[in-house]
Amino acid sequence: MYAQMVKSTGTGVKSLDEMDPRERAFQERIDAGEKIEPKDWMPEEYRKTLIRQIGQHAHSEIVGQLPEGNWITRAPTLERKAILLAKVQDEAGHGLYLYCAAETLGVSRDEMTRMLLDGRMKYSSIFNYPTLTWADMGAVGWLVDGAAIMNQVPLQRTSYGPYSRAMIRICKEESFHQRQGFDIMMKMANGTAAQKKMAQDALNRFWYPALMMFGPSDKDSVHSAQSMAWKIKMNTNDELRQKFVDQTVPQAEYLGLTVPDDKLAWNEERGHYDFSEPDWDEFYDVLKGNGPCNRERLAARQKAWDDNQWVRDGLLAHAQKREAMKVAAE
Ligand code: BYC
Repeated sequence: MYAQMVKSTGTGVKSLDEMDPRERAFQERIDAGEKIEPKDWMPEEYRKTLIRQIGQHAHSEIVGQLPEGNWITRAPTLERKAILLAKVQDEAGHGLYLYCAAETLGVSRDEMTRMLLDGRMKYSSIFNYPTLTWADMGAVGWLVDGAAIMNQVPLQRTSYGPYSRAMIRICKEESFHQRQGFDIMMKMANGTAAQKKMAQDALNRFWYPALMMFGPSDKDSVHSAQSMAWKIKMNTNDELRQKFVDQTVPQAEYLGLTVPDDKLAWNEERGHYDFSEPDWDEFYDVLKGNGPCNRERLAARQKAWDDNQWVRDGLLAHAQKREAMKVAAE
């Protein structure tokens, strides 16, 4: 049983013996691979962890539209523009599926947005980096969506039913996103010398931020042990980061680009690439709000929230009026 294993390694996760009967029955359902549904009993911490993770994921999808939205008006061809537009719209859809999944846990979308705006909730660190050239659209699709898929494919088997079902839909679309990014990189890497230089520059700037998307190294991850015991997370941060490097390095070679890491080397014994860790001071600094675009991203979300107040007011008034008419008719 996972819960017992992690206890023995000193991670502070309760063993089955330490749980009260309700918690124990809950953990046994999870260990047996059953899905937990909204009306089922769940430990309060399980509910809170899901709201934190799903909410953060939803916010990431919505904020993630901003760096790519930046290039819709400047896409090099009509076809590229249509593809990028469709991708950005998909991200909005992913945000909505995820907000709906989080709402089944008793938190409203408005509350989650307020928590994002006042700093109580996060979004992925990656979206605090700017997209400076068209090649960045390739790098974002290839590396950022590539990292997202690596994390999200296992989450299709996560223990919370609504989250798991949302992930199944999202993963189908993310694969297309990753392919379109790689396709842009192919064009740029096989284009003129200037285009290839742009592609290399985009890889140089996005490589380490993409590695940071998987979260701190396992020794510093606060939530992994409990989240894995509850199958809210299916892998550790380092496991997924390694899988991402192993998958992506041959793709970079195929593009004729160089991963910006002198220590990168295939380790025959481990059957994996050795690679340099990202700069974790930079990661924590970005989380604290000091990345290149943190202020700009939050300002954009705040503006959207303020500008659309009249829509929320109108919808609420409409719902209240319908309710009043229903009561009057009864
Ligand atoms: N950025 O204990 P840990 C996408 C925080 S892709 C910001 O390991 P956990 C998209 C973490 O929240 C991205 N914060 O945490 C792609 C915690 O702080 P709090 C969205 C991060 O939760 C393309 C602290 O660091 N994907 O949407 O077990 C286009 C300690 O970390 C980050 C998901 O969200 C980070 N990178 O593991 C458009 C996937 N990493 O909360 C859109 C679902 C860590 O205690 N999420 N932190 O204050 C997960 O799998 C997990 O939440 C993580 C972190 C692996 C990210």
